[in-house]
Amino acid sequence: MAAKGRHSRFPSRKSSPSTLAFTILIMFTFLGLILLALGILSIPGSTSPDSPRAHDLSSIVHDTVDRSEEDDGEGDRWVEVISWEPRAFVYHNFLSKDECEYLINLGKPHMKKSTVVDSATGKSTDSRVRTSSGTFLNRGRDKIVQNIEKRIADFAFIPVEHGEGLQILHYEVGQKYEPHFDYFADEFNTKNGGQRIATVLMYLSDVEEGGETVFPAAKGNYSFVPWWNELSECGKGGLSLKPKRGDALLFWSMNPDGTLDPSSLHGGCPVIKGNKWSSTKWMRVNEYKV
Ligand SMILES: O=C(O)CCC(=O)C(=O)O
Repeated sequence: MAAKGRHSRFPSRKSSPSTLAFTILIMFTFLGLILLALGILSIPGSTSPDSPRAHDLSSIVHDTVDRSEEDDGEGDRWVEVISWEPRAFVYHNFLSKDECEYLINLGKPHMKKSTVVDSATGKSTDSRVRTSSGTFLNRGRDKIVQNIEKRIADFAFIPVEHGEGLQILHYEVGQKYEPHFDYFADEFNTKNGGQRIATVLMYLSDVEEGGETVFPAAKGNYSFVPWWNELSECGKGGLSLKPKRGDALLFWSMNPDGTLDPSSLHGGCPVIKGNKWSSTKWMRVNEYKV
């Protein structure tokens, strides 16, 4: 009997280098499709129908942030992007009702007619463009103020030491702050701390009508904001935010490349009904010595 050869019944096929390369390509394509389907990979430049485009205010993003350990059950704390030019964000329920009342009561006995900075001299002067009254609180003056200042620093990613003291502001019916920039045009005011880079404006009260913070130079179709029908005539002159007790508005006066951002022009619309209490924290590029 003839011995059986060791050959397989199937003819042996030696893969050519091109077949091997093709097989590897197919495998990687398949793997890529799986990762895309799982959302682990994305195609550069592609946007999902849900992702916001710059200037598209019709798709306001709701980014929930971690609830802090200080959560007092007074409403969810979450951050909303309201504009990319200027870069502006609202932190809902940033302050508790008690903190708002605390700041108002600290400021109330010391309110004086607000002033503006004269860009020629760098000195504070009385002006018809700003008719509110206000007062400054020393930075870190007590534990509650320190907590708030720390929260502002965490929100803006700017150290507490770069902040000026909190300003408490009060607007009565008819009072306003005409559109202006927070950055300085003079050298005198930038000696300590450099330029103002960003502002956090906290609303300490609701306002029945008017009193919106308006950005008249904001880019995008600002009439798309969901609260458009609640705005005053002044508020409809730009991207506007209605004051809501406890909410904080963060906006940047400087671009990421360090240039000044003219789209940060902003003002406080006249109060039509009610009272507006707010508190402003201006933050500098460098440490602000107090
Ligand atoms: O009261 C507002 O809404 C605006 C206040 C403001 O512009 C400021 O404090 O710089």
